[in-house]
Order: sequence, then structure tokens, then C-alpha cells
Amino acid sequence: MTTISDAKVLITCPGRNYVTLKITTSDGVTGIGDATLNGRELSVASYLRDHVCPLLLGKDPSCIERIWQYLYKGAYWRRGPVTMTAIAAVDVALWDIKGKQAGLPVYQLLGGAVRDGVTVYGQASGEDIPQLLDDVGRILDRGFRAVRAQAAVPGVERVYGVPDGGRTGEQAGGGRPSVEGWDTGRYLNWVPRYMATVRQEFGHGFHLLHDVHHRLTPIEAAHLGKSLELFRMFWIEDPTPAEDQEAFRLIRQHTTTPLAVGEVFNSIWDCQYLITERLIDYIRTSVSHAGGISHLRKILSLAELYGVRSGAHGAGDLSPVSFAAALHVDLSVQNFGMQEYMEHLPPYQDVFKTTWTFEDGLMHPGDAPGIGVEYDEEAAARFAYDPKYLPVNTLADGSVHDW
Ligand code: EZ4
Ligand code: CO
Repeated sequence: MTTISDAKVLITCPGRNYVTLKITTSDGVTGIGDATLNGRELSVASYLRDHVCPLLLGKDPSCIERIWQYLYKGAYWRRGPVTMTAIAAVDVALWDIKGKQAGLPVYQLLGGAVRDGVTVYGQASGEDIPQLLDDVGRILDRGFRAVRAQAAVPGVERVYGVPDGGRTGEQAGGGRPSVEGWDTGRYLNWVPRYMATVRQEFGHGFHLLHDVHHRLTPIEAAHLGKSLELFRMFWIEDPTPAEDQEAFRLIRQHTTTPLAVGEVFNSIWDCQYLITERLIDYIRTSVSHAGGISHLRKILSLAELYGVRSGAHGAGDLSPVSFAAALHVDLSVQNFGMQEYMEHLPPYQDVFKTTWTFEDGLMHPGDAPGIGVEYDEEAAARFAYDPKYLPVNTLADGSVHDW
């Protein structure tokens, strides 16, 4: 019988920190999974290294679901971002191995492609409206069919989604977490103004998205949704902190703007109520933070019953391994909605050799056996772990607000 003969954790920082689990079988096949949890990287690395890797040795790598259940039920302590990111890394590495053994890309093992490619949204931002319009234009010119628009808010020093110094998508920084100020009133007044100019300038022939990043109360989110209805958003994301799931009922009663949530969820239990009560339109759980391909597929099967579509988180702090894994899932589920694409920062490509393609706004994971990403350990060793934190938000009175 083929067994797992080695499992090791690899940490690197080619532009940003990534934690990768590499599993090797007794007949020499390797698979990799993403174990990155932005700003808390070493907790997952330790969970794997100290508690999971030793348990994997000697197990049959073909038993993906059985190993998943063993790690989930066997820990006794269930769910949570650290546990579920660690289990996800094992799950994706085992799917990678299964694909390589079968000589098939993972999407073929998942039932094959139900679409030609995966619609991804690009990220547009600006320090002011003209800059935002330039950026939207640049993204549409590159062929994207969907764009997320985030602009700075006059009077607010730093705003989520508007990168400092042009490093698109980079948010974490060294030292203590940076502090960003927040002002809900200014934000609520400003967003409809810039969305109006985006639609005036570029029309309605593409999908327009926006990430609120958990900052509003339910009634404020309802107001924002209403004020954006004319611009026919594809979704507004994370309108409120989603621990309070009943809040979505209030938002929904007031607006027809579609709602997306779930990037900080890590299990099907976090999604169940919102899906079965039809309080959301898109569920944004990712492969790497919600238990891997196996668990994400269960979430999406539940969602399919209730007309909720996928909208997977795809920020640059999810490594190319989990982004590729997401493309395999997206290609193979009927209720795919949209995939976030925040391009990884160079020199990520020195470490992660990918096979995905982008053409005409659609991405495809490629047809290499497995996930289609190879990890160059020699190159990775050149980029030492660099501790970083995501920012925190405060209001004018110094109290902490959701970031
Ligand atoms: O802030 O992944 O939709 N994307 C996002 C991301 C998150 C980061 C946090 O690490 O909200 O940019
Ligand atoms: Co988001």
C-alpha cells in the first residue's frame, strides 16, 4: 500500500508570507496545500508541524475524506480559522496527489468542467475619482468582465482596498498593526458618488462589485444597498460583521442589491443559516480557510439547493496553491458565481510555478495533473519569513472599529 512518508511545512516570503504543506508518498509522489493565515501564519505552521504532520505518516493518501474526518473529529476541538486552514492544507495536498496519481487535473476528478472558464473580477482602486476611473479602464482594457471598485474617502486617511504606494493588494505591514481611521458617514456619502461616475463612464456591460469589509451596522448597510441600486451592483461584500447573521434579514428587507459574505467563515456551520434562510446571494468561503476542496464542495452543494452561488475569496494572501485549487472547484460546480482575483505580488513566481491561464476575462486552472502548481523549495529558501500584521481601525474617539 502507498502511504504518506513525509509531511513538512514550508514558509517563505516572496513579496508576502506564505505557508505551504508538502506531503510526500512512499512511492515518491508529492502534493502541496496552502496553509497561509494572514497575520497569524505561525499558528497554522505549528498546528501542522507539531500536531498534524506526525499523525499523517503511514496513512493511505488516497483516503481524502477519511483523513479529513480523522483530523476534524479527532482533534476534539472543532472549527476555527487555525484548525480549518490546517485541515484545508492537508486536503488540497491530498487532492494534488490523487490528481498526479491519476494523471488528471483535479477538476476532472470533481466531475469535469461545467463551463469553459472561470469569471474573475479584477481590483480597481484610486486615491480619488479620476484615479479610480483610470484604474477601472485599465482593468476593462485587460479583458476583465468584472471589476471591484474601491476609492479613498475624502477626510478619511486610509481606506480598505486602496493600496499604499501602489503595491496592489498589500495590506499587512511590519511592526505593530498600523492604525487606520474610519468614518461611516463620509463613506456612505461617497460610495454612491463614485459608483455613479463608474457607470456613467463605462456603462453597464460589465459586473461591478464593492467590498464594505464588515464596517457598517445593518441599517447603514441597508442604506448603502438602496443607494447603489441604480448602479446595479453584482454584489456588495461583507456589509456587516457576519457573526450577527440575523442582521442580514434586515439588510435584505430594504434592498435589492445582492449580498456576498463568507471570507472569514471556516466551516459549513458558519454558512448554514445564511444559506438556508436565503439571506445572501453569494457565499465567499475559500478553499484554504474553509477546510479545503472537500469541505468547500459541501458548502457549495448546500448553497446550490437554495439558489446561493459561489464567490470565493481570492485575495493575494491566499497563496497561488489555494487560488489554483479554487479554479478547479469553480470550473466544476454548477452554482459558481464569481471568483475574486487579486494578482499575487512579484516575485511570487520564483517560488510558485503555476499553469493557470487568463483569457478574455476567464481563467482556467490548466490541465497538468493535480492542482497545477509546483513549489520551488530552493527559491523559497531565499525569502525568509517576515512577520506582518493587518491594520486595525479606530474611530475619531480612539475606540476600535471593525477593519
Ligand atoms: O482583507 O484577505 O475580498 N478580499 C478581502 C481581502 C482581505 C484579506 C485579509 O488578509 O477582503 O483583501
Ligand atoms: Co473581502
